[in-house]
Amino acid sequence: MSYKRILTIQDISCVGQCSLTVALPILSACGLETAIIPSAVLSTHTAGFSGFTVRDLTDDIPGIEAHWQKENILFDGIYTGYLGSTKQIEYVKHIIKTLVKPGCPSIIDPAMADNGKLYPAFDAQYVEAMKTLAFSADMILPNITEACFLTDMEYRETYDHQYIESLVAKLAQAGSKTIILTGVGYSPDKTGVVVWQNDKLSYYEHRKIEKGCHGTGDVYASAFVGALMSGKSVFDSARIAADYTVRCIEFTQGDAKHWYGVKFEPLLGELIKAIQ
Ligand code: PXL
Repeated sequence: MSYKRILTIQDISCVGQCSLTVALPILSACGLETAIIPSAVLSTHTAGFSGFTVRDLTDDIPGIEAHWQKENILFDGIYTGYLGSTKQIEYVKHIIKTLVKPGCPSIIDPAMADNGKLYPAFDAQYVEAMKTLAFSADMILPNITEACFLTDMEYRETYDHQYIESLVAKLAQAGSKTIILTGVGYSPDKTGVVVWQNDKLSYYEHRKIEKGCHGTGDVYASAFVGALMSGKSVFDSARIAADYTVRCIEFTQGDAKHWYGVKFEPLLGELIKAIQ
């Protein structure tokens, strides 16, 4: 098996099982050397904790990039998640050009919204900047809310196949090459992932667990990237990541104290088996 090095850029939420504290272990478990640029350091994530501390690391990024360029450090892929500012989005676009080997994938999780709303740190200007990053990337992994913000389409709680197809069509028209749209369910007890690649739409449906857990978007995106970089197809990676995320939610549900994330660590063995 070839040994690959990936760069992931997202925040460190010191407690809360999201972003880098999820991406690093999952990507490592998938056998990838993982380099990081922390976009910010927070004491916890912002969804449910109050009084968290934030240190923005935007101004450190150009120096890290320049050092790596001097050292001829290049990556076999880049995956970004929660970013700290619109300026960081510009830096990420530059890093994709300078530090990623030609032909290697840029994978963007626009990590900025859920359930019809932007996360507290973001505004319309951030959305506009994210459009420029998302639509120039090789692959994007939005949920329905993020896809709506990226396309200026109305967000709906209930929808049909036509609504989802027009959402995907708008993303594609705007420049998306490969789209993995998460959280798409057409019946109350099911959810799934829509994959759009090479002008073809496919759908992987799976069981929906009522308990919505924080951090599952990061678990999903990291497992997807881990599977993809291990040589799985886009559809198989989307399926493997969905199965793993469902297992993590199942394993966590019932523990009211664990409201802030999912217990993904004890199930890493299942992910490793799935990608072998
Ligand atoms: O999981 C997305 C995420 C990542 N990082 C921080 C967040 C969130 C979601 O709220 O607050 C800091």
